[in-house]
Amino acid sequence: MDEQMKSYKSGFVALVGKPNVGKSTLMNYLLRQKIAAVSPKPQTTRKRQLGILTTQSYQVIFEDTPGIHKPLYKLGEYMVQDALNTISDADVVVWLVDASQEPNEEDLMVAEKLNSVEDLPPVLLALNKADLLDQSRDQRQAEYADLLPQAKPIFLSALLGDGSDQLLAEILERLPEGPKYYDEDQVTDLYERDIAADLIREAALQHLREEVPHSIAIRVDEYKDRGDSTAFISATLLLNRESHKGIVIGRGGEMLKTIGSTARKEIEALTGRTVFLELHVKVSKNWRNDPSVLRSLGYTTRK
Ligand SMILES: Nc1nc2c(ncn2[C@@H]2O[C@H](COP(=O)(O)OP(=O)(O)OP(=O)(O)O)[C@@H](O)[C@H]2O)c(=O)[nH]1
Ligand SMILES: [Mg+2]
Repeated sequence: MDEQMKSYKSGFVALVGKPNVGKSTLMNYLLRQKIAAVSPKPQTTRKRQLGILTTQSYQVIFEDTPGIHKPLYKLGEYMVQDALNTISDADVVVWLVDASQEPNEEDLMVAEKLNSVEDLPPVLLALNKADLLDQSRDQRQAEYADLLPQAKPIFLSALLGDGSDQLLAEILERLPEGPKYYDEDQVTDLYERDIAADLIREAALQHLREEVPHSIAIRVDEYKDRGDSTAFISATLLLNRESHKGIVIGRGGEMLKTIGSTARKEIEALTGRTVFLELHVKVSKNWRNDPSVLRSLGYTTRK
């Protein structure tokens, strides 16, 4: 059939679920490009981020969201609200779960939230991390499907890409006809400096342990292009507590150097430029509960 004769499809697809189930990994895989920070630790994503997939026949706008959890801080409240806000306005909702584990309290909470949405859009139940599942698929599927019977179940490995074609096909089946909302060369709604901040935070999550990396915020103070092939970035790691300073800087500055070098490589891979990255450390006590600091970092609740 002539391409022009086919109707163009487009719409918003919310990727939601509890923390650490692979939402950002899935979005990066579907776009075949790393735009979202990923880590083995929960609560990596802090803000909704779009991933825009454009072809001749469709434009799928994925919305990667923070993991839905019981918040301990204002930051967490913001994150959960940001995730919940995407659900009712989406054309399709993809609820990701970790299929290698049975449903826990957090999954029940997500299911409850979904069930309480008026006019809930069609939901696909993405049973992710299928590569780690060591028992019968049927039983695991039934445990999750029970929580939201109208959701269509699909097994998936976002890490390996298995099942992603089927997922995309199921999404397209449910997507309405619509325009190209975004230019075809736009892949996300974040600017390079926001993504750079997330990649620095991802590096901190990778190298630091326990509570410390979760209580860090990144502020990019300078992002300057030097010609077409080089960029200079200066960023500050805001810490929650004085006692974290030594841990983040490390002996002889080793830790900060390690974080910087991991982040620099990721930013270079993303931008294709040589990057000079300068990191500073500052204590901003209790910033996770400070509305003004949260606002200055771009965390505001739109209700
Ligand atoms: N084995 C396996 N690991 C996966 C799969 N998908 C994601 N992961 C891993 O799970 C961890 C969490 O992945 P993320 O993509 O950061 O998870 P998320 O749902 O975005 O997490 P939050 O942003 O914290 O809500 C990372 O270590 C990923 O490599 C998968 O299909 N199989
Ligand atoms: Mg994420």
